Amino acid sequence: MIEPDSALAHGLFDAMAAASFDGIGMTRDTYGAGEQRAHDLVAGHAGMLGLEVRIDAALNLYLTLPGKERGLPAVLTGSHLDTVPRGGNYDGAAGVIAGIAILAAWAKAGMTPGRDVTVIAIRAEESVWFPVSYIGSKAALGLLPPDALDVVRFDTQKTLYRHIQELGGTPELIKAGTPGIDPAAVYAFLELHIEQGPVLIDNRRNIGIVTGICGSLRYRAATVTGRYAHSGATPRSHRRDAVVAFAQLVDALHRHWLAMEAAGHELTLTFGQVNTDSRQSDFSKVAGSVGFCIDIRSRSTDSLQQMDRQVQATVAALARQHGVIFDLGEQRRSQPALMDDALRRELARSADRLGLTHHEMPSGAGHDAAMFANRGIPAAMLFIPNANGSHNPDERMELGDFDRGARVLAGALWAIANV
Ligand code: HGY
Ligand code: MN
Ligand code: MN
Repeated sequence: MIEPDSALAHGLFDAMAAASFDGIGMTRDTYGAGEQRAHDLVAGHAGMLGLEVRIDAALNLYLTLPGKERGLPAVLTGSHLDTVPRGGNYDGAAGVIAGIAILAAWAKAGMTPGRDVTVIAIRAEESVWFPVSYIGSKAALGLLPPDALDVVRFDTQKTLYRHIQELGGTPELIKAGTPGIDPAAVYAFLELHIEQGPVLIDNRRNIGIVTGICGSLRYRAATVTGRYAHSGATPRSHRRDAVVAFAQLVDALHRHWLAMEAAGHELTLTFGQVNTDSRQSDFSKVAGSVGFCIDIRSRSTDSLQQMDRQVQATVAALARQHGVIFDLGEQRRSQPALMDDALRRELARSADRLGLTHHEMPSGAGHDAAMFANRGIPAAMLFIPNANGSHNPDERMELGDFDRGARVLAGALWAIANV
């Protein structure tokens, strides 16, 4: 097996970092200048490698090494290039760069797979900029609801439609549901991604083979409204304290999470953003309002729904108890997804051939592979070790781990492309 071009890959990681560093971490803002620089970087290299380069209406980037039988459905690999604000350099980018390093080595060696192999650099996987999950892969697969184009980015207050248009995309085609790639023309999708938790490092494993990807149930813009009052003159019985009500919501749901886990459920519950109103709150005031979000993740739809029922019941009880009003706002969901058994076995065989250890595990983080799987396309993911978690500037993937993961991916891609 020809080794992926690791020198090219390592150079691309450095170039990505140089193009994205914001003084604290990496920011490749979705449908913004940061993500665009990353796409330009990748497209530029692909052109030099003699790969076919295509961009779809949503500006997803497709880099293809032609196969012997061009009429056969293609094997896809790739991931996203955007990041959360002040994130790490490897979340998403590792999957795109691995694909490029593999195709570059095959092209250089004059290797022609049985069918087309395409690296896809997917737009807008992070749902922190626009409050919609998986925009790029949904658009590629013709799954993006038309009204999603009307949501605004939290910092620019410009619509997704306008952001795509300003970068040269054609949002009207997306609105019409035109897929960036015909799902029937995709044989399989494989995604290499850094693990964003501690499991591979804790278990000293080279590779994670993902069994399933969690779905989510989210309230992104929830509020609890009480009444501002004097912090000294207002007796407890007269308070409508939004902070206390919120704190008791967190405590009650956290206890319920523990109880659900004890009963065998697998889920996570996160309150990632909490804020009092900086214009009105003060140290000498009882807080009259709190804004917050709730992110519930699980591979089981039943677990998601069970925790959501507890959210609703707890909110109702605390509203009565404290005389406050909870408004959870819009509920947004993403479906869980199962990875394809045959592709998982192919990844395990590829790791075994290389003498690498591997570990079957679920993904608590969301990934574009879930969209391909839920569109009926066989999909699989491999994780590589990464220290210090993710969605933070301290994300730390070792290049040796990346190289090992790229070799496993290359072996599986070659096998699948030549069945
Ligand atoms: O939020 C997620 O799980 C993914 O990183 N977008
Ligand atoms: Mn990611
Ligand atoms: Mn991410």
